[in-house]
Amino acid sequence: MNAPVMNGLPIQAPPHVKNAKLIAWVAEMAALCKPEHIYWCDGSDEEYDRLCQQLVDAGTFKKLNPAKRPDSFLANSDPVDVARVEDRTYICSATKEEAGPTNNWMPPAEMRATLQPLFDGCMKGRTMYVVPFSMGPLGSPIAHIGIELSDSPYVAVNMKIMTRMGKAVHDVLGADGEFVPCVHTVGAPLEAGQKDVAWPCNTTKYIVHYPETREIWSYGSGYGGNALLGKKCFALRIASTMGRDEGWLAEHMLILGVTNPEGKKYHVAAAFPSACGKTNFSMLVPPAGFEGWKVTTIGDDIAWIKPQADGSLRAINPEAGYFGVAPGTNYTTNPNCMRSLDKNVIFTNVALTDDGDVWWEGMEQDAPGKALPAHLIDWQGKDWTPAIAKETGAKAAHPNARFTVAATNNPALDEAWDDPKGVKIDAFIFGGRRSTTVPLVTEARNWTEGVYMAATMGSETTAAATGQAGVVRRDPFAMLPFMGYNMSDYFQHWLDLGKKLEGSGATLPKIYTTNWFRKGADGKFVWPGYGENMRVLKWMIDRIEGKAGEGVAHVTGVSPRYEDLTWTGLDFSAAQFDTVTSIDKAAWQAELKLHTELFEQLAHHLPKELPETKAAIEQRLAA
Ligand code: SAT
Ligand code: MN
Repeated sequence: MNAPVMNGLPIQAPPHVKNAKLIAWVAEMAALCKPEHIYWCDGSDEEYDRLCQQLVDAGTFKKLNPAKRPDSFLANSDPVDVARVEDRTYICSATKEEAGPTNNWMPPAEMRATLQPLFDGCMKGRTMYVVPFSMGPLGSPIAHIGIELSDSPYVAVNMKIMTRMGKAVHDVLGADGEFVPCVHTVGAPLEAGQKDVAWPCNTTKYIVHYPETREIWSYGSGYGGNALLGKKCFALRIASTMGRDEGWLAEHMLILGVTNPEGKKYHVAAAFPSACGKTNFSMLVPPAGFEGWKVTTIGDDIAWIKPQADGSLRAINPEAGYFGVAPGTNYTTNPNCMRSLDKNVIFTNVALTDDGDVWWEGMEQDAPGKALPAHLIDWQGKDWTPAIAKETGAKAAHPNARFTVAATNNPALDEAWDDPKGVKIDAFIFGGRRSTTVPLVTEARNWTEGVYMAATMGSETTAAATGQAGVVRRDPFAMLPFMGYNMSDYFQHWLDLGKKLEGSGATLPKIYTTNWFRKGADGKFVWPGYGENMRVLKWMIDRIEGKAGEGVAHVTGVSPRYEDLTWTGLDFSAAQFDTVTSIDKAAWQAELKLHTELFEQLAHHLPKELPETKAAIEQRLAA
């Protein structure tokens, strides 16, 4: 038998690795990338500790004060490598039409020719980590396996937290199982004797997907969604095309369980753009006045949803950890998250306190009237004081600073979060960040209207991606940066799924849109948000149970009247409610013009149901 070779030497796969295709592929990639060593991750705690220590020794990690934040680390990235790079992200399907007008595209052959010289020798002087991971509970019929080859130990330890990573994946994979091959390099080969930097990366970046062959190639970044390839690259871009081909959904959605005082439990999947509060909503603590209600987390970012024979939809969280935004997180906005961060956390780009703990803008101390820390080391390693911040506006933590933490740290973790069968979805929510126009909450009259509302969703941009923050862009289904194929075909896929479920006689999940972000004349948010979003969630459950009252029918659906929400424990006037729910005719006329623009952009394969729904909305608006 011919053993695969690398520079003439056989690849030494450990005995538990039996997949011939995998071993051959590792050999091929090693021959291309030319790492100094190959290391097969086993996913053990011992390995995690060892790699973290190695990162400390290399200066990438700082170990935090164990008395304050046990078993936790801080990494500061290169200041040019702090977020996803959407303009460097490509969907290389066979034709441009398949990628659609919302994606960067290059012919696969041309992209391969571009990447070949970049990957040739890209891992020189480094170790290539072979990271086996399962997206979803191991062996679940909804789960899929990936293997990431990366020259970043930071990636290896983050993947241990973010996925089911390790030896057991090889057992499920067996000798001939399928996996999604993911190759990642920071793009910083080390010449002999050259000293490494704390955060190696390259100014040239490519985040590349080949949907036909289900491959991912990532070059030049070590950060988040650019480098942890199980997340947006696999679980959304590649998985969305798998879902299109196989009849399921890969969505940018949190999944939560909500139990009412009668003990009846529902499951909601909710899509919001990056950095719009998905993690907060998934860990919501019901406010005073909601005794007996309970919210539990299944996932905070991604949902894989498969239709069942009985017409229901069952969802799993493909991830096993949270890569959440730190700034703004505190005991008021997300107490469960704060508790999750007590120990065993990797922080990236937050600030370091003088006693070896972490800090970020919006932590409890930043609340009005509370003292700011007197001195910090900011995310770029510079001194930070309140005076410096006042003078220069310098942020101690980068606005897209993140924490990586295991789901099992979450005190609100749902008991079914790891259930291979997934949970049954009762409602979908689509939520944008809009200062104006879009009401607090709207229920679609039917599936098609819900798809229309999701498809035309707009949102103000955030720090989660490079580029200008705060401009409204259309972000259909909160999937704009994560779609693996033509957006219009994806709308059709949703409409087809609705028809299929309806055909089986099942009750379809209700579809809602929300907007927590309307601002008043003073430029401040009117809706208190966070735990108070429970009031909106309760209305949805009441609607599902048929006991919420009629509400107000308007142009895009049905919203609650003031008296339809439960106000116990919150001082929120009818006038304030009107500010966050009112439909402004002129604003909606302008909004619909933007929908027209979107539909013009997406004209190729746009389902006719969408312009039809728009015409109905226009008629209602004119009436
Ligand atoms: O950088 S990530 O893609 O991991 C986070 C996000 O943008 O939601
Ligand atoms: Mn996200």
